[in-house]
Amino acid sequence: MTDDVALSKFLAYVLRHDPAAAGVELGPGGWVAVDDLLAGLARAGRAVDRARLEAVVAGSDKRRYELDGDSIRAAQGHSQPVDLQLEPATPPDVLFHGTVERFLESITAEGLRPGRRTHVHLSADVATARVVGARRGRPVVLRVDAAGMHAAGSVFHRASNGVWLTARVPPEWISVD
Ligand code: HQG
Repeated sequence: MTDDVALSKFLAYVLRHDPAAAGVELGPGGWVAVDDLLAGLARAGRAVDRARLEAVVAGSDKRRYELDGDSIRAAQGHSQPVDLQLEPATPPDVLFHGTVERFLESITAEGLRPGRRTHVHLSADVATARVVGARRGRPVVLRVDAAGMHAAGSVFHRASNGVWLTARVPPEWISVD
């Protein structure tokens, strides 16, 4: 029996990065049938029942998962190519990105890149960005002129958990907060 944190991490891994690890495939929108996921988890030696899965989904501090009827998906954070089928959205004038000092030279030169994920992740508030940056060391918060980018044609999406997604952020829209 894995604890809820370990189960949540495995779920994020499966639903964002490596569905084959639980013997499932991401369907349109990144959705997976809950029954298929539960069967796959059991095959992967992590048998849980639906109630436990629902508890982990409900307990996720960042609301990482969406459970809709008999389907589940990660709200964002994918490296698997997936169309989340979100409508383009008008972002707040300013969005924030938490990172660390050692990435700044590269970010200043080439902007924010999605790396292995499908999108750059941006936060609507400084506090959230600081927490994201702090995963890697002393956080540095970057300010993104989202209104300017949007007016210039960049597309933004807002995931169900409030994370803002865009393909990349060219350096001219970034300043250190
Ligand atoms: C950096 C977590 C050098 C970028 C968090 C970041 C978030 C560059 C790292 C979510 C760069 C990518 C996503 C460039 C970007 N040169 N470094 N040009 N452009 N970077 O993990 O935003 O707990 O893919 O600053 O809370 O850190 O998993 O993205 O440090 O919401 O649900 O490259 O993951 O959520 O790292 O984090 P990531 P992120 P979960």
